[in-house]
Amino acid sequence: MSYKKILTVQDISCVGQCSLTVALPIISACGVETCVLPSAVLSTHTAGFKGYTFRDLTDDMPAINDHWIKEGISFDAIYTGYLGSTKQIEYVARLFDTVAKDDCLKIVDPAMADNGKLYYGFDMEFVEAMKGLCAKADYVVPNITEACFLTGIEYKTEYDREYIDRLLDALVSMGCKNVIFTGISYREGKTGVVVLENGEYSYYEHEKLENSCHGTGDSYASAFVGALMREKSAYEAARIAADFTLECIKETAKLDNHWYGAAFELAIPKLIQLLK
Ligand code: PXL
Repeated sequence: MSYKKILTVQDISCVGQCSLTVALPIISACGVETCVLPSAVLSTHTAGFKGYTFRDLTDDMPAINDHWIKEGISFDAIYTGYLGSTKQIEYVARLFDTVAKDDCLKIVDPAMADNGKLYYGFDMEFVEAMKGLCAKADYVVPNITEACFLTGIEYKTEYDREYIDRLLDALVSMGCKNVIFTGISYREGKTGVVVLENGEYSYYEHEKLENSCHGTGDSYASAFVGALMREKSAYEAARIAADFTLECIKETAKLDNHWYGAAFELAIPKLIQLLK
């Protein structure tokens, strides 16, 4: 197994079990060196807490990038999660162009929406910019809501294979190369992940749990990236990430009133087992 060094770009929500505080431990636990570029520092995430602080680090991004260029630093993969502005998307595109190794894998989680709605603070200008970044990625990891915003197709909670194929076709037409499409449920009590790789469709179905937690998109994408870096196929990595995320949700359900995030830490032993 070759040594891998990756870069992840997203915010630090100091409290809330999402973005960098999830990506860093999960990808590191996969045995992959995880370098970070924090795009902002928030006291908490924005979904449910009130009065959070927000320190925008957009203006620091070019100088950090320039320093890495001077030092000859480059990465085997670049993975982006929650980004705070269209300017940040521009700066990420520059990172793709300047600090990626030749065979660098670019993974974009267009973390901006769920349950039919954009997260607080996002608008259609941001969605437009995110479309451009998705077209530059090797893998995009959207949920259905994000795919709908990216493609302009109406959001549905009840759908069939034809609807999912329509979304996939539209994502591919937009320039997405490979799609890891999360939270796809074709029948009651089940959900799963669709993997579209080089135009080939595959589906991993698993049980649908009663409860859901905030931040599972980040645990999922981080485990996917970690497993991919451990030389698993995209389908294998998508399956490992799904089984890990299920375990995160099960562990969280055992806790009292743990509403703000997924207790992914309790599922890390399972992730390591899944990677073996
Ligand atoms: O990816 C989820 C996420 C990350 N970072 C911040 C968020 C959220 C979701 O609400 O608010 C700051």
